[in-house]
Amino acid sequence: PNTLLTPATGTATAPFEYEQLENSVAALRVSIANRLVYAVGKDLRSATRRDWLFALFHAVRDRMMHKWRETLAVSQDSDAKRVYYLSMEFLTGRALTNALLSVGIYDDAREACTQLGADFDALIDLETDAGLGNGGLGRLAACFLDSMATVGLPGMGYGIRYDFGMFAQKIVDGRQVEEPDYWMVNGNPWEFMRPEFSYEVQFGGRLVQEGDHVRWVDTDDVIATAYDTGVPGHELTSVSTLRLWTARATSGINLDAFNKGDYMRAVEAKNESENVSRVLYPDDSTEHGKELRLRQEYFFVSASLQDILRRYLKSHGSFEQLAEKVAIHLNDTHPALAVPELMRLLVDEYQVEWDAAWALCQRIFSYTNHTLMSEALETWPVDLMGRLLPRHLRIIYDLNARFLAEVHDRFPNENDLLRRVSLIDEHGQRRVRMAYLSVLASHKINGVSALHSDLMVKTIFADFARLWPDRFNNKTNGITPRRWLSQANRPLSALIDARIGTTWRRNLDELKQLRPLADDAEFQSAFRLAKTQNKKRLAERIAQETGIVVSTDSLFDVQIKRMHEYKRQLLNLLHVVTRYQQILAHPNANWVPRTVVFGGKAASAYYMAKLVIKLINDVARVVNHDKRVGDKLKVVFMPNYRVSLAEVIIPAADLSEQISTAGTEASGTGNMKFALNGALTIGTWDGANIEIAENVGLENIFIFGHRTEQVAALRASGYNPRRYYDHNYDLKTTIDRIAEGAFSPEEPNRFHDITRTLLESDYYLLLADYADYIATQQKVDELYRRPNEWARQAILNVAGMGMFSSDRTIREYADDIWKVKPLFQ
Ligand code: B1H
Repeated sequence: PNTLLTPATGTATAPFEYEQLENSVAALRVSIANRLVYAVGKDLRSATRRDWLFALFHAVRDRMMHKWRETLAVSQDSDAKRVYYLSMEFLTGRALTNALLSVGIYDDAREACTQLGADFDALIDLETDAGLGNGGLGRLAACFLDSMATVGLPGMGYGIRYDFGMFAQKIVDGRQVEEPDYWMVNGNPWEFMRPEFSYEVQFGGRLVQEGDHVRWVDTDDVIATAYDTGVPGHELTSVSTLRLWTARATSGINLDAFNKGDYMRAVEAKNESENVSRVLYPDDSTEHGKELRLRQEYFFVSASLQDILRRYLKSHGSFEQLAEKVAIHLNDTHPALAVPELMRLLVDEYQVEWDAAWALCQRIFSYTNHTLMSEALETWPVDLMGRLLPRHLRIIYDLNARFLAEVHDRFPNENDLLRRVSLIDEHGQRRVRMAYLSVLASHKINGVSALHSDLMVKTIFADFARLWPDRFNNKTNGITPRRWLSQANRPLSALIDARIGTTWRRNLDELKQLRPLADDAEFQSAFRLAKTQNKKRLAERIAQETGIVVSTDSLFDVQIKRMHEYKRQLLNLLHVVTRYQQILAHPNANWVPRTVVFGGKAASAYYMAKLVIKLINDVARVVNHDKRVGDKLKVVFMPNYRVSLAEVIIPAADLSEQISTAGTEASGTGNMKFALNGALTIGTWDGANIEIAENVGLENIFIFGHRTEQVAALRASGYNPRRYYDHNYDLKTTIDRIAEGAFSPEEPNRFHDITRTLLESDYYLLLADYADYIATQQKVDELYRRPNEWARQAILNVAGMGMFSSDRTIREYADDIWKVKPLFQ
């Protein structure tokens, strides 16, 4: 045992005294200078820009510490129920501006930096994004932590401290090239290592049966060590904790190898065990079934559960009250091994009776499903799980046997039902169905938008909804208005503050007070001015990163999200190519100038998504250099889309592209960010688009395309994309131009796989939605020609977005699912 980590015995009776951290420019100036000397170890003559940045980090972090410690102390002393949010991803992005705003020292810190001779904006821009997530699912977890802290809910997030986050995307010759994101190279000033919270996580080995007791022995172990980051709520209501685990080799050296004198090999083997927290899998919404991924899932789940039980046992003598004190949420199925792990810990390590342990599990766990797409539904080969986690596989089998017996009792004549709901998929290679395991263990299962939750019980969980209808519910996603409006869009925030005050940040419903201002000419022009300022900022960024010069008078038409066939970036591009053809055919028509902006990463092995990136860049090259087009059309692919870039792009958008095939995008959250920032949406009747439409008014959104039932009907009737191609001249020419190599003259066949797929299968029905999409884009142009009417509708969008605050979402989870009450106001 490491004696360094045992509790220190101090004799202090009074609270620690600490330097007065006053929030004035002068006090901040002193703090920053002090931190530069005492925390960073530099002085004015030797400080690099990184050193100044870290001094600023420390100055603001110090001002969060007391509230953070207080949050933890109050949760502990009150013995309140806590929620633990288990997630493989937390896409938090940058933390500095958010912290400065939460503490309330943003303007003062800027002034203090200026007085010290540092360029504040340049410093802010030096911070590396924490990109520990793929997309919406990971960003949702980050928004939830922000809302938990703001609403004052006791709880924390648990995840993995990946050395490498989401890869950095370079565009070379129009193609995506991935580069490792070693985001902590310069250190991570926000985290605190907590080596006293370290746990052994076992892998492999074998089971020994001793009476009715099972021992798991001969395992390869790895140590999980905690690193904590504070997440400050608005105005520092409270500070929640994000605890991320890093893998460390066990200290005992491998004796076998060592005895043979192979010291170097023994140490190398230890290094390898640390790979488990090395890298985030960059496969959004797909499932790859790699062994290392399964190890990652178990690694963080086991450490988190050991930590949760340790904390509970500090103040309780038995597990009787566990479900009154602990709620554990599964962010999709990635942490589903928490179910057999809690059973293992209770039954094997703490000798709780099986039935009692299972009853606790079912009261403690809840689960969010984030996608219906079959390729994302996690299943693990029984062979692999049996090799890596033999005890967990055994527990899953035992749970399954009891469950199937129960189903058989209730529906004795439905043999096919047993096969369908079994935790084990017996087709071909036997596999564990992680979603079913999560449903079985959870008292509540939710989808992430009204449509998605409805489809969920009609499709993938239909049998389970029949067994337990009351378990299923909806929790429509939300976003934090602090980052996504207050921080990202200072011009619009300032305007809103001036008209309705500042408390919308905590109570987003107050935005509805903007409704009467939608018709106010003066407000409209101030609103447009704010948009123009944001467009200027983006135009500069586009020029910097791509060399493309765009006009802020043009309509900024934006689609930023992961590259995925179901999200249909290609449909957007078909519109771009069609528009290009028509500009060439009618150069003197009264065109509304457009800048079409794309951004997004493709999973590294996703061939089609990568080819679409290349096509976008090839089209951009041709269009942007065509003198006949000029400002009428520009196409931009912004490289390396990430949280900090979203904060620049979204406030500048006029039009938000949310064009997934109906029934495929579970919710979307980018859609909410755009509408909140005064963009109009062009979108399908899908995910949260539907609820946005209902809240901002159907007359203030551009909805097009087939709806979910029509998509199903079209597919059922034998969908034939050629029919649309043959009957629509513009569509035909557009596809033909791409197929002929008009955008890739040096390799005319380059996009053959794209055009062939479109014409031969077109699973996501781009061709079926094309005509309506083009017609709707014309309506967009018509509205943009009437700037006041456009502004009016955009203002009504902002005013209608109150319900999409993640504070609302998190309160619903707390009330309906977790039964956890706020401790701070
Ligand atoms: C969402 C994922 C996802 N759904 C597997 N599913 C992953 C699945 O690395 N993996 O294995 C990663 C991510 N992500 C998204 O969740 C939905 O597509 C969005 O529609 C939704 O808004 C978001 C948050 O609920």
